[in-house]
Amino acid sequence: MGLFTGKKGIVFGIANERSIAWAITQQLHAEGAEIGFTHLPDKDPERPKNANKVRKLVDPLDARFLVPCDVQKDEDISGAFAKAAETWGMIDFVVHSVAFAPPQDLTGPVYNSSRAGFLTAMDISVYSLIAMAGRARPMLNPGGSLLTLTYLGGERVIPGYNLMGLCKSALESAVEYIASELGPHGMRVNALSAGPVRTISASGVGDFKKMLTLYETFAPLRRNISEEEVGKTAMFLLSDLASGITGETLHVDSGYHIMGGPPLDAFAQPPASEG
Ligand code: 0WD
Repeated sequence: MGLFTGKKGIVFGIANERSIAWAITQQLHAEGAEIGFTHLPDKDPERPKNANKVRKLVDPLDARFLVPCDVQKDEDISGAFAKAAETWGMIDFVVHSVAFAPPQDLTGPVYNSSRAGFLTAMDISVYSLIAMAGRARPMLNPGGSLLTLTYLGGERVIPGYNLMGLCKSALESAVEYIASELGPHGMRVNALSAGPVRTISASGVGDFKKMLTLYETFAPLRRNISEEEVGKTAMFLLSDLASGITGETLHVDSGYHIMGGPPLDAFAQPPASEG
């Protein structure tokens, strides 16, 4: 019997096999979860590239459903939860692994962000969690939980993270407020703050090789994290093992976030990725 045997939920945010949502899905599935998925709607229904990419991944996991969902559309979010209600009635978990900022606004400087870019980034990256929490509440079983993905750039300035840093600050604040509102109903919501994972989204926020070097040099564990580690911790936070944890931002980053300066041995030898 797995930790998620008999549990049901929705995963938002698989774009391809590198997506963090996919790493989380694999762990949930291994523990026996029944999962329904969404994909970004395709512009040309004749050539459903997004749908096909996600379907190829989730079909072998016995996906209970796969529906299009643009989180900028209320009716799409409602549609995904309606599909879950129709499939199961009640659910136990929701994974929110969605973020976006228009590239021209993401590259910074923050003070040059356009109003439209700011609103789009906040809408897709923050409001979407709020919208999902509202729809999940009436259909979450007691003990049910929500999880979102965040990054250290929401707590401190990470050069290059720019506008997305503002979004992650707001997202983490939303997690705290929603946790306080859902808590009395026995429901939880947490954020997982991941170290760098090479995905499509990550390619928009700077030089990945430099990030790797930084983590290998500065992080207490002297390495970056793996997608599998992110997936396992996400599964833990969503599971009953974490029944006493809510409103938390848990870092899966080899301890990078605790450092206030470089370790004394930082530049004694070249990091592994440069060796
Ligand atoms: O290093 C990283 N990759 C980190 C990512 C470190 C720490 C946190 N994160 C966060 C991201 O900010 C995001 O919140 O993890 C979450 C997932 O990101 P990911 O797995 O790195 O990125 P990706 O595989 O691109 O998935 C994000 C997906 C989109 O992918 P694309 O590449 O198509 O933009 O968010 C989805 C989409 O599938 N997405 C949307 N879904 C519904 N409606 C929308 C939308 N409007 N826009 C983007």
